[in-house]
Amino acid sequence: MSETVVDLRSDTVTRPTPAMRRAMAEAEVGDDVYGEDPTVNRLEERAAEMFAREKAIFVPSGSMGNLIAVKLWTRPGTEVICERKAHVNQYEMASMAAIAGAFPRPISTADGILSWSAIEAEIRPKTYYFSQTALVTLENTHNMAGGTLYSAELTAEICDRAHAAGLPVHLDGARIFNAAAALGTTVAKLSAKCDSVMFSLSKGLGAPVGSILVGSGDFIAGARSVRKLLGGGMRQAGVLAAAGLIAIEESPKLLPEDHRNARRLAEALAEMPGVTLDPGAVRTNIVIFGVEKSGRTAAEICATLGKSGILASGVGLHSIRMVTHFDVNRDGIERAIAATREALAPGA
Ligand code: TLP
Repeated sequence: MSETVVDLRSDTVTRPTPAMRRAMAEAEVGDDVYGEDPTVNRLEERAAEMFAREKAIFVPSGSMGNLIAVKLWTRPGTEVICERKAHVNQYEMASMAAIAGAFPRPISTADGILSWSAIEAEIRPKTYYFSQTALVTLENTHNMAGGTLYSAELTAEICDRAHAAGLPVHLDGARIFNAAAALGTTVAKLSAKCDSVMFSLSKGLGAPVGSILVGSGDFIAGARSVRKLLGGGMRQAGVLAAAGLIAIEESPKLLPEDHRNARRLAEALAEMPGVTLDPGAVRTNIVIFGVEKSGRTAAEICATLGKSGILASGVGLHSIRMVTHFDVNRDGIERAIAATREALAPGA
């Protein structure tokens, strides 16, 4: 791909920084299935410490981290309450059903953020002939709602009420460091009462591969078995964990700049004829906007943008997602703005 391409399809496209590449080359490694990779062990210890949890486990992907949690918290035939556009519901190959045997009970919201009253209404009655609710999942930030946020208070309230109802809460915190940066708090505070948390190293934090699952000692011991069951036991994974360590120590500082770039992008897009977007709702690094009024589909507009070297994703027939990250600077954002204005012009 040419250097002049501005890739806003996702923050998963970030490439490892020079410091990450050096650390990867020099990483001390061992066989992690034997628990003998010192760099993986350091990453897991540091992640557990950052989240104020007993233990953490390095997993190959966010999808696997979420699936491990679902598999541990549910039994086949039980239900998982989630938001309708949640990643666990829409983008994980229905793995919760296909592999864990659990069934999603999705709730539609305008902004991706669940309230306790919405969750409570979906808890199945404790009657022997109904499938039973086993788990509540939250997503912070909520990807397909445009990077929207749960506050620490709302998350804690949902956890308290879920626990009182006998339900654990799993947090898909793929972008929880973005949430912490936007809310001026820590990842530990944002997830304090959640029973398990998955976060990604390979999105805005810029590591090439991997996610982390954190939780109690017992939960992570179970996660180690399920990771192996799924074929996710890795050997000299320290080469990847070395980049992950830099990602959690250094990259969170860079996220406010991604958020400022997303805000600039959103404000400019909102002014364009044919675009539907509330720029005030853009608090992190994800901008999702409607193009229905332009009379063209998202796919058509993305194809036009692609010709100018601007990559964006169609995430619905008439909605486009642009995600900012550290490989796109302010100049790239300005280029994306100019190209989108042109792509939306009549006759473009
Ligand atoms: N999200 C990807 C796509 O799969 C949609 C993206 O480009 O945003 N939870 C959330 C909230 C996510 O956004 C993603 C990836 C995952 C989990 C899964 O992570 P990976 O890709 O590591 O399996």
